[in-house]
Amino acid sequence: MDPDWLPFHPTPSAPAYRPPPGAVDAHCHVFGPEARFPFAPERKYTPCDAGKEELWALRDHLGFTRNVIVQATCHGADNRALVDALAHAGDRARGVATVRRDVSVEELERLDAAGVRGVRFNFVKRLVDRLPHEDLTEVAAKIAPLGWHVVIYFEAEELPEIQELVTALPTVVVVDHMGRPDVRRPVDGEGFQRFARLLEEHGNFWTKVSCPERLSVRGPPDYADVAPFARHLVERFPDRVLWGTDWPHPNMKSHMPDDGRLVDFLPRIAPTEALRRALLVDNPMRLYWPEEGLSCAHP
Ligand code: 0GY
Repeated sequence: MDPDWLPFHPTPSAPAYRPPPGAVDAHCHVFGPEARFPFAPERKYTPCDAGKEELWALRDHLGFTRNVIVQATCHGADNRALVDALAHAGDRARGVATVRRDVSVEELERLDAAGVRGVRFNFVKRLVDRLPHEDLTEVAAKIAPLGWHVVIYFEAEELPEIQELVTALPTVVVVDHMGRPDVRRPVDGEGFQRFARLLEEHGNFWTKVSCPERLSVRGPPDYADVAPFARHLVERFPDRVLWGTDWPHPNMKSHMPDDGRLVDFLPRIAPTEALRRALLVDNPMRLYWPEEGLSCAHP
């Protein structure tokens, strides 16, 4: 791993807040293990190994039931570690893959059978060689018939540049980490409200109210400067928000969060039981396990 790499917390605390039954950690990754699933040659970082067994142990320790595993850039478009984790999770995990522009329909169908339900596009310049503008439109057209969605990761200042492109997409679009706001600015300021308007005006846009540890300037343990941003989105768009740990926390440089404390952040951003149920169970189930909702409605 990189010399300055911070490995995930070895002994996260037990959260004081217990998630509702069936809760989904809707943003986490697996790294390797490298000996079995080598990292991509074009990667921008080399992490520690963080395999599926450790992820399942964390899931159980934190009181979650399911995971959505998002392909990390260190594995490029080689989804083997992701597919392996999905195969071992039974029905308790779904995936978001990275694919190349020329991906075949057969490959997409194979990933679908493995449990993949979306494709991620990364506009964070430090993480990729080239930004995926053209790929996005072409791949979105290929995945739309499968009912998949697009996940996009960008930093707040990139939004004006990509807004036209992403709002033309035919699928659900999930924005990682609240569009990475600058939390030194006010919640009702232009920057963050531009992002909120994106959700207001486009009913196919969702967001993950995740990563206080990455966005915070004030830092742990409470990430108090991030909470109002997340709470604003949870209260305003209760049906289109997701939450995840972001374990094993790639590229954290300031500190490594205690995942138990991240779970304790939840009641502060979703202050009622109904909001927490939507955030942690109903929304991710609708997006990633829609068939379960159908089987409940039609027993
Ligand atoms: C995240 C954040 C980061 C990295 C990746 O795929 C990745 O490499 O997602 C980051 O460095 O900001 O969403 O987990």
